[in-house]
Amino acid sequence: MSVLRKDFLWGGATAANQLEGAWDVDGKGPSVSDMCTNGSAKAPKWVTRTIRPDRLYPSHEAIDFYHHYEEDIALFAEMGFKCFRMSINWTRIFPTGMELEPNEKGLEFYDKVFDCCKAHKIEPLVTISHYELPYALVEKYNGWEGREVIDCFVRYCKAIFERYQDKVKLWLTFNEINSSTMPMGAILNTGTIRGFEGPTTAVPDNKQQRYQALHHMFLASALAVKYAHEHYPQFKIGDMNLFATSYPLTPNPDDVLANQRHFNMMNWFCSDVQVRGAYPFYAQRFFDENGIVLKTEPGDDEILKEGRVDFYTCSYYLSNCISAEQGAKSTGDNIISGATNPYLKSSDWGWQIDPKGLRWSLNEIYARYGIPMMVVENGLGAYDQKGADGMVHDSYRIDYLRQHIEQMKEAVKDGVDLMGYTPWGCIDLVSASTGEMAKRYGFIYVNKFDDGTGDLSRERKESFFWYKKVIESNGEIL
Ligand code: BGP
Repeated sequence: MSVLRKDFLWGGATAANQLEGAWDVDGKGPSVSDMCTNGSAKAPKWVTRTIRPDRLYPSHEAIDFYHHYEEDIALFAEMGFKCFRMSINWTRIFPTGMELEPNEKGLEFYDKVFDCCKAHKIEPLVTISHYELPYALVEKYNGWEGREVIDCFVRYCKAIFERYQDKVKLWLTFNEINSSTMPMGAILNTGTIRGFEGPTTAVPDNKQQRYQALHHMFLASALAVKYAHEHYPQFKIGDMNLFATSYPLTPNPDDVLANQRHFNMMNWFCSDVQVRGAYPFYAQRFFDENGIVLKTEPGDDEILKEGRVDFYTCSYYLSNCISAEQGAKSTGDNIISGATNPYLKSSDWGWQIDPKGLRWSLNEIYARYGIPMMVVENGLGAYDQKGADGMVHDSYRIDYLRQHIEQMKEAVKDGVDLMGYTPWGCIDLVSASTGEMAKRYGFIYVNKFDDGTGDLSRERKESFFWYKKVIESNGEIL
């Protein structure tokens, strides 16, 4: 008997801007990610205000899922996927975000993708907005800082809900909404970068704008959930958080308190709003101490209360430590950094690998919310090399995933209600933080390289065959 439920949603996760390519095809407009150049582990990617002919923009072709989706979904089916987490490119449906009518060609593309999933008995789990805000909304409203963007988003949701009501049941409103609490979130999520051009690491840290924008995202998410509940009772809609577990660096109470403060804002703040339907008690002090004054309107509190999500989801890659002292040795990745944990090893990008942290986190989350949960991203970004036989033997990736699945099963034994698991980048795609192809996560290798070359052919890695067995045995054979 398997530890996991019979209908456990095994699968993989992707995002439109990181795999589709065809960035200006069939009426699609530019999103923020289309204005981002490539970077690397050492040099940050840039965001530019116009497309510069001397720079490479990895989302423009990505791995060209737009023209390879049938082949790719067939490969997912070969591994036995029950679920495919993907996102809809907002700018395929509303090229500037401001049109009143959706772009039919864009809608048709996702019809084909969902039909293909159905033919392979794969359930789509659709992120409505995954790091791909229409760039026109940045120029016009400074992204989500403008309250007007709520209407644009709700119009987008209504269009896709209506069109795909018989094809999609599982939805997530915003990918890693809590990245908005970090400076990098201005590019990834809030789009509060009007007029900015430069390396993504140099984006000004304007908390007032980001938290105002986040307030609007909370409202937009809640309105979408409320509308879906009223019109499409068959839908289940979740939130999605970047869960970056952190521990106090030492048992010094100062570190413990510093970690608690950090943890609240990093990991709980957004889900407290989206799952519980109100700002948490600790928010006001944070706002006061950071000079943040939210502009709200009468009725906002009711909207948040009425638009609570049905299930909780998160990504989980790493953990780090928090110290009250300045200058504790830091693990250096682009999105989250913290002090180094001497008990853990790091990936080539400095992400500290912590499978037991996943068990701990799932227990904490379930204790707090008590609603069904899903791990919708997890995985190891690595430099893959082909062996003498031409295949990528990614035993390091298998080890990483095996250890995390083991801990996920422990969490289920602990009593956590876990719906499924969709590891990130089930097929190699463009990295969100660095814009690289070299940071690969996939079970499927894609012949596409950082300089833009490659014939885009797909090849099974060793982990492909391993994951197939995992799914076949419902997680019993690891
Ligand atoms: C999450 C994002 C994904 C993704 C993943 C891996 O933050 O939701 O879009 O890319 O992390 O990160 P990266 O691509 O930077 O390695």
